[in-house]
Amino acid sequence: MALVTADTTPPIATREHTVDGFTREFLRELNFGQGVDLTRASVNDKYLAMARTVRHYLMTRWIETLRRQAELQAKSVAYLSAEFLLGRQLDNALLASDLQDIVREGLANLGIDLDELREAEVEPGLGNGGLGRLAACFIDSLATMNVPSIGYGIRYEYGIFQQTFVDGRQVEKPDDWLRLGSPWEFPHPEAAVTVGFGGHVEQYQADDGVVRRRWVPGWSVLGVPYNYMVPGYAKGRVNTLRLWSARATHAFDLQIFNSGDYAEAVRAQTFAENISKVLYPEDSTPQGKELRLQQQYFFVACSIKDFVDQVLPEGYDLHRLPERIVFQLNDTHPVIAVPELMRVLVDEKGWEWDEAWAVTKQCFAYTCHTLLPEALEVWPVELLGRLLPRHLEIIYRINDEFLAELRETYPNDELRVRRMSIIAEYPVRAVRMAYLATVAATKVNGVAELHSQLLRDKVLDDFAGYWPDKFTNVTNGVTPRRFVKLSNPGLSDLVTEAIGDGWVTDLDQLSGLEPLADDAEFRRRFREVKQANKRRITDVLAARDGIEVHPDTMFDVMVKRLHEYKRQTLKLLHIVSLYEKVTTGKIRLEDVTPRTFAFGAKAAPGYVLAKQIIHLINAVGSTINSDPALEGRLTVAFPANYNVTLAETLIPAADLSEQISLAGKEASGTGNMKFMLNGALTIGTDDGANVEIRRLVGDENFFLFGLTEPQVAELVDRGYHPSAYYETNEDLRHALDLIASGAFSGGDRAVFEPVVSNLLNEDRFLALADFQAYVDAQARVDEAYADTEDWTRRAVLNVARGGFFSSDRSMRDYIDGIWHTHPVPPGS
Ligand code: 8GP
Repeated sequence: MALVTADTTPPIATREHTVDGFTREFLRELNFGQGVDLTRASVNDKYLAMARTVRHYLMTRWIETLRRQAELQAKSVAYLSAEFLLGRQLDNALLASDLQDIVREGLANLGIDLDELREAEVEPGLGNGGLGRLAACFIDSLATMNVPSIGYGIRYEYGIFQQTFVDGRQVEKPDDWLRLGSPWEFPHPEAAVTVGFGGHVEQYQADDGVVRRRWVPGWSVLGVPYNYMVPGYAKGRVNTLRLWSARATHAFDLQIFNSGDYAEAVRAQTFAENISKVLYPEDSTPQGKELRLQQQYFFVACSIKDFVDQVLPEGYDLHRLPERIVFQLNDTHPVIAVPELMRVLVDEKGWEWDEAWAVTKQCFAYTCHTLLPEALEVWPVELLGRLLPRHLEIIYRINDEFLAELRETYPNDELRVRRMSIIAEYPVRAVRMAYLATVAATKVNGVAELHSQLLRDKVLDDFAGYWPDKFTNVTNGVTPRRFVKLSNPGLSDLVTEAIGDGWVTDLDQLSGLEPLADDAEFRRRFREVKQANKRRITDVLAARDGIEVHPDTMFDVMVKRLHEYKRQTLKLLHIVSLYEKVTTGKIRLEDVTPRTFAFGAKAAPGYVLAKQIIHLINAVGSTINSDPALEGRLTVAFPANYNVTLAETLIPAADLSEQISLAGKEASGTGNMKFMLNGALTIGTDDGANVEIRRLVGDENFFLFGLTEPQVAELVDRGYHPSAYYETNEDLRHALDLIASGAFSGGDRAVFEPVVSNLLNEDRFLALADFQAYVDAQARVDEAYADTEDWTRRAVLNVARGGFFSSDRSMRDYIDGIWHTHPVPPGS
């Protein structure tokens, strides 16, 4: 007779972790999932079948994680972000499931090359750059560290545009990343939620006799959740990323359809689906205004509803919401969540205002990612009131109460009160989302020490004066799993051989490499790894872009969005100056360090000057690259469509990392950290996280140059005249004159005139002021690079001292200082 036990936990199926087990599962997926046999299967069939097989292996941990969470109801982090720039999923899933060797062998037995299938994966580019990639690193760390968390965002049908070059000019193509199917997502149409827009607010008498207000939306859409696994490394939790896709509440109007007006019949559907159609390809300026606000409200409304109605157990007392959740606002994009939670509590749950505000205030924390004033979102009251009338009322009330509080503290300082108002009056009445976030959040953080200081001193100074304890810093970090372990297997193996593999989850252990910087044999092997990485990217660039580079040159790399403040032009002026000197015989070619100048950069499609700069880089590149005298000495490599996948091969090959933004403009940077951890030395300004990189690696291992933030402020106050630098600096003049002469544009002087005249007359980010300092620093780079052994020693020290820049450390800082959550391992 079967024993009846008290344990009612249903069993979870597990998979056999062997080559045979995997092979069986894979063939089953191929035959019964894809419906093809091996001989007829396309690469895509095999990729999809393999991806699904791999994900099966993570499923037990995922289910286990969800079950534990449901039992324990531990406090979670909901990371609200309009962007998650995930990169390819397969390698990470193989690493997390510890299947790498098994899969390679199993596929090889079937005559399939794993690498060919890896190449078939289209990366989900659901982010623009740093902010979106940071979100992806953070969720990786949270899972690895067993922290209960959920990422909430948008499942854009088209991610960041595909960049192509036509005659050197950027041309954007839509990123149809779902075209061949997406094996990593789990759609749940049955769990769709409804989100309202527009309409009006009305007053009514509730059952309890109280007069209340409620929103009557004019139209609504459905949000369909798509779940993605976020697998932690080495048996960690498998957390969830939930991205929302917009659907029409009614697919089409049958009557209109039957009458033959097909376009009109599906109008509502098209309109609704536009909300999650495309990621805004902007990196710093809000645009496409109305649709963008729709996107923001859409995903936060879905997410809050999901958390309250689905994730929390039925009947949960929302007064205790702060014990269960903290919503981390990734920049201002999700800040409309604040009035939304108030609306849910006051209008839907019938709470008193004060009661709701007391709870709401404990549920949010806000991260700011910028210092550029134009990047701080403001929504015109006219637009917000039209799209979200009830939210506007709620924002007004939050503001009224906030201003009343301020007037008590500062009775004779109406100017200050107005400065701090959530509502700006000029140039149009508008809601300042950063202020709303600051008022509502328990904590406000910047993303590097200098940035957090400047937030306190400049951008949000009145608020920091009022709430000094609210402001804090969490320096960004990057995941060592993706950006070292996976992207640089050569270095990973070398490091593991030297200090064991604990560094993968405890990056501070890299300090164990420090003594090896003085070990000649270790340095030799370290160089060998770098050289192999250079050969790897050389092959990739040849195959992917038809670009020829030479692996025995110095790889000098600048990869990031194209923006004036990041100053790609500064690097370009250095290249042009070098070229000018070599071609006019001022310096001998033999005296020039052979270099490959690599760029990777997308410009926002509407950012005209940035696109002209791209064109100029390409023009200079094609002139230099086609000069036979320079062959093997100077090369410019500008592969199109820089993305996470390319970063993963390019960064490990770099010798020199270019981090040359104008001091006080780059909030943090995260590329700078990836380069350091892969053994590149940095040439950089005193900006963002460069400050911390330099402190950790030591002055002697970092090529610092340029004005400091206070010097920039002073120069700008005095009146900055770029032409003065042109007139007094001969090298600079020759470089600019050469560009202006049409030397890079077939004699046509008009093509690059806007770039040159912008630099001469405006130069908002002081490239000309820092030119000489930059060139001098590059001379120090050349000198240092000439001493191969010493360069390698410094490169090793960069790796050894980079442990601080793990996103695991960032997460620890958020947990200790902001979230106050605790780890819950899946099987605990
Ligand atoms: C970036 C910052 O520019 C960069 O310094 C920082 O490292 C990164 O965020 C992560 O904190 N900001 C953005 O990417 C950004 O503002 N993107 C806009 C699309 C919102």
